[in-house]
Amino acid sequence: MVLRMGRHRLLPRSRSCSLLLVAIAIIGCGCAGTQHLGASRLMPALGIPQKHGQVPILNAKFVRSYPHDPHAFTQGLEYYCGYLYESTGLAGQSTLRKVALQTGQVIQQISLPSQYFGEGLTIFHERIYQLTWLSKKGFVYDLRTFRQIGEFPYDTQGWGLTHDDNSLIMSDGTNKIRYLDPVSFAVTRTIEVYAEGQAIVNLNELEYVKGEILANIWHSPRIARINARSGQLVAWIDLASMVSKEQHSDEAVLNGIAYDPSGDRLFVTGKNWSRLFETKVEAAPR
Ligand SMILES: [Ca+2]
Repeated sequence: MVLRMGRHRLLPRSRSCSLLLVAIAIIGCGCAGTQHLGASRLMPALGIPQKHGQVPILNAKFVRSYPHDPHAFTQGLEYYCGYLYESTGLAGQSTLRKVALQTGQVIQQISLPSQYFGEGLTIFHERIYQLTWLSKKGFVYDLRTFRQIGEFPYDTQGWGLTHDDNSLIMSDGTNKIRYLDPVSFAVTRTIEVYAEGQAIVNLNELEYVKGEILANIWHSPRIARINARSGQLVAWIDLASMVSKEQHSDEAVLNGIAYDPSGDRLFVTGKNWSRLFETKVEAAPR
């Protein structure tokens, strides 16, 4: 608990578009609900690599970078139809924002009430879902207007959030990942993440990509590739080279994963980082 409570304390954290979305859905280049369809150049070796006695560590290669607001204490990140959506934390400073990828410019934003600490975020069926850290309450927003249209309770801390075709998928800082019904918010399934018999804790920001869950490990330069059905750790993704460029304080850790299904692009950033990186992960050994 001491560790958890110290987690963030060192830093103060149209219609025309609807028609476009329909067109995109028809031609299959993917907004919500299609992100795990189609072939992948990003992670060509899905499945569980077998390498006796050790989990593969995959290099994440630099492709390009984009500006990122260094004042954003990033807690949730998702790419949707050409834009990034970001949840930022810290009491009194938490926001929900829509960001232009190329420029990093915030083009739409709301602030959370000061008692809430923003955490994970995901977009499901034209709604934005946002967690809060210790308040055991999540918020639901209209995607276009950011108007709050609902809220939901949960019994754990709120850390990361993503989704598959049917469920919201949530982390709480332990090695557990919970699947939530997106209507009732009931927990429908829980997986636990282990590697070689050891629990992998501090699972933080999440991204579901083609049957796997990618998870930041808090205060680590690594992302875990997790089998979304079994919880088995498939591989580690090493982002040390990018972390070393951008982590300028203890709490400015890697924390933000977003996937563009139409371009098969993976983006990563961190808390108070000035850059957001597009990266390409090397194939896992077979
Ligand atoms: Ca994400």
